[in-house]
Amino acid sequence: MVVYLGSTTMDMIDRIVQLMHRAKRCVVLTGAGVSAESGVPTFRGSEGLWGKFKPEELATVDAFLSNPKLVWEWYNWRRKIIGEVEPNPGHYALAEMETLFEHFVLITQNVDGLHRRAGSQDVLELHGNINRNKCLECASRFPDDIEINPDNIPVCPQCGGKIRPDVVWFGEMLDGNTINRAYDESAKADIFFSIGTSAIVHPAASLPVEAKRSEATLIEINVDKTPLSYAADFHIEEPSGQFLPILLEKYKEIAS
Ligand code: BJW
Ligand code: ZN
Repeated sequence: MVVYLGSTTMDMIDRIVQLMHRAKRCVVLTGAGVSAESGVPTFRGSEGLWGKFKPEELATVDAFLSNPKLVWEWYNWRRKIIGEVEPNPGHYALAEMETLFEHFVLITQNVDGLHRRAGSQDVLELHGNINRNKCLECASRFPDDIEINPDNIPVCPQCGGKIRPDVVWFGEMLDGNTINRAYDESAKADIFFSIGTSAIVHPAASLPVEAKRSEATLIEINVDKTPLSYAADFHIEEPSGQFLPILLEKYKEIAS
């Protein structure tokens, strides 16, 4: 596929590539937009998951307590989609970018596991992983390869609590080690990419702000503007699955 970018974007790519060559520490934060070109629905926007379902009906402990069947039906539907899709060129480009820097870490809000499937090694999954199961009450892990029947949700052998997906719902704390490392890496970054996220869900949304405060170059890649766009040094309004492979090619071209 040939993708044509405007001359302004081409000029920005040259400048970003120069900054990438100078950077030792690169941090990337991704959101649902990175997986959109694989066919995974995003959360917000007209095509987003939240367009059809209200988040407070599905992604909170209260929702699970009041309607566990509905919540499991939703997660089973998403597991099915995720099981059928493949990483896209954006995921693969990010996996290759890991080899370009002295230090590189990929922080993702996505629960779909597509970054690892594309070959990324150092991945911080802030919001968990949709394919894992755990106990609602004691958080013990439960086998992941078990299909959950929403009409007969299995219970924890240790405490009798209901089994739930191992993801982070609204109002829940993120894993302490994971978010601490994400902050630490962001504060030390020379260059920080925020890709395919609406940048409104905290604490993830504060990571690019932390990087910028520590004087990293902040680059946003998103098909739309976000609250972060105005703080970013570069805002690239292109689909990440198209733009990232071009950026990577340009990096290699200039390096050789
Ligand atoms: C493309 C594209 C293409 C499309 N190429 N781009 C501080 C201030 C205000 C509020 C809070 C705060 N601290 C905490 C809160 C509360 C809350 C919060 O942030 N609420 C906001 C909505 C305001 N946060 C929490 O509750 C967090 N917990 C916490 O902070 O604990 C401490 C605490 C506890 C109690 C009280 C107070 C503090 C937990 C947040 C957990 C979020 N969980 C979810 C569900 C995960 C499980 C699941 O998947 O089911 O995570 S919600 C959902 O949003 C999911 C996502 O990871 C997350 C972010 O969404 P994302 O990835 O940005 O997707 P979209 O759809 O929003 O955006 C897609 C973007 O892509 C768009 O911009 C498109 O334009 C773009 N795009 N195609 C490039 N091809
Ligand atoms: Zn339990």
